[in-house]
This record gives sequence, structure tokens and C-alpha cells, in this order.
Amino acid sequence: MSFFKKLKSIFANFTSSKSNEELEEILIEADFGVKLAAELAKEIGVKGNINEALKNKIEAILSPLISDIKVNSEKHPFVIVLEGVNGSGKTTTVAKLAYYFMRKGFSVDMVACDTFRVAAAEQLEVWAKRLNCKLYKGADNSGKPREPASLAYEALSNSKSDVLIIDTAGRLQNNANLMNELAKIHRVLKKIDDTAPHETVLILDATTGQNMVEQVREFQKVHPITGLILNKLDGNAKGGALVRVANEFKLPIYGVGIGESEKDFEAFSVDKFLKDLVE
Ligand SMILES: Nc1nc2c(ncn2[C@@H]2O[C@H](COP(=O)(O)OP(=O)(O)O)[C@@H](O)[C@H]2O)c(=O)[nH]1
Ligand SMILES: [Mg+2]
Repeated sequence: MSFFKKLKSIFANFTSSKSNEELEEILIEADFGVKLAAELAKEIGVKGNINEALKNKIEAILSPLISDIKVNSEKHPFVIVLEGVNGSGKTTTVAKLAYYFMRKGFSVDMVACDTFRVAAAEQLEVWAKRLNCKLYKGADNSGKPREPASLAYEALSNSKSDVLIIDTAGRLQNNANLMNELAKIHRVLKKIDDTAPHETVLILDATTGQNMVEQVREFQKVHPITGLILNKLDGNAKGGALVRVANEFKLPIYGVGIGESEKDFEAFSVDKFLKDLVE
């Protein structure tokens, strides 16, 4: 059952005559995870209006984390690396963030560090042309893929833009390779600016459910993630696992993806999220 349906059934079936253990069990069923379910059940208790109490609790977890992704103009360029598993929407989010920053008057360059798939660089090239951004590309003139870290280095050395957004690969031969490559990109950026990257944003797919927690944990092992973007909230996914991610990692939530165009990025709204959960 989806998180949404489970939550709906909690709201529909829960009566205040149930015990704390029962509430805890239902919350575990609803993908809150064992730890958070226990905490919530303890705090909410079985008295009063469970719906309201649960909503208040979810709001208390999420609201403090909602944040803008802000450019620090002292950093030039301000470097943002997007990371995440394959298909989570990284490349599309490069375009969304570029559009978002350009509307605020910042110039943006893009870097196609997913050099392993030709299609990945081409996908970003289409966005770069459409948004009129300079692109640092993942293949040299012979068509041979560039090494991602060396491309990132070249981009940061040469970019004159306000913001530099670096797209990365989501899948390599194995996880260790992917993580090593990301670590290397960070290392070379620091050779030029030891405070770079200024943001490392993990891109999550709202349809992945509880696997989200694992993803945050894995990427955090390599270097600190500074914020999250939750994509594909326009579909059936309700992104319920985000509550658990938020509770566990306390990372800023920079926005949500609600479609495939550059304009489909907006601030996370707790009200909208809660409405979707209970309506
Ligand atoms: N419906 C929807 N589709 C999205 C969203 N973000 C990305 N996509 C689509 O998801 C697919 C994978 O996106 P992509 O940016 O290539 O993911 P990447 O592998 O992480 O770079 C593409 O077909 C995108 O158009 C979103 O917010 N909503
Ligand atoms: Mg991509």
C-alpha cells in the first residue's frame, strides 16, 4: 500500500480508544520507520484529535527545514553540485535551478560531469541552448569522454558566471566508483576554492519511498549534503518518506520538482503536502 493510502487509513480508522502500541504499529505500517513511529506515538499519545496531532507533528518536523537556495555573491562563481541516483532528476534540476537563478538576475554556467553516457551530455546541451547558458561539456573534440573531475576543474577555473551548476552521474559500474568520482570532483574544486562546492544538493525522487533514507545516508558518507530537492511530486507520489528523511537528517529542503520543464520547480509547501496526505 502506498504511503498515502496507509496514512489515509490511519486517519480513517484511528479512534482514540486504541492504545499507544497500536498507534505505533500503524505508523510503522505507514512507512514512518520504527524510530520515528515510536517517537510520534509517544508524543501524540492516544488522547485528543489524532489527525491534528499527527499533522502538527509532521509540520513541526518539516517547517524548520524549508529554505531557499541562496547565492552567496562573495563566492564567484557560486558552485552547486547536484548528486543523486540515476533518474532522480539531476539533469532536469540543473535546468530548473538555472532558470530560477537567472530570473533573479544571476548568470549561470552548466557543467556536464555525467560524462559516461553521451546522451547525458546531449540532454544538458539541449537545456543549455534553450536557456542560453554556457556549457562545459563532457566530451573532447574527438568525442572521447572527459574525466569528470578534470572537466569540473576546467569549468571552475574558467567560468565567469555568478553561479556554476555541476551535473553528475547517477550510476557507474558500481557504487564505490560513483562515490570515488564524486569525492574526486569535490577535491579538485577545493584546489581552486577551498570553500567549494558551496552547495551539494541531493536530488531525490518522491516515488522511491523508503529507499530515500538509504540514499541520503550513502551520499552523506562521501561528503556533507547541504540540502535536498524532492522531484516528481506532480505524480501519484506523496513523498511521505521525506518526513522520515527530514526527521533523521535535518537537511534543508530547497524545493520540489513538479514536472519536466525548467519552470516546474517551487518551494516546498507543508500545507500542500499535508493536504495531499489527508484529502
Ligand atoms: N513528472 C516529473 N518528471 C520529472 C521531474 N524531474 C525530472 N523528471 C523526469 O525524470 C526523468 C529523469 O530525469 P533526469 O533529469 O534525466 O534524471 P537524472 O538521471 O538524475 O539526471 C526525465 O524523463 C525527466 O523529464 C519532475 O519533477 N516531475
Ligand atoms: Mg542526468
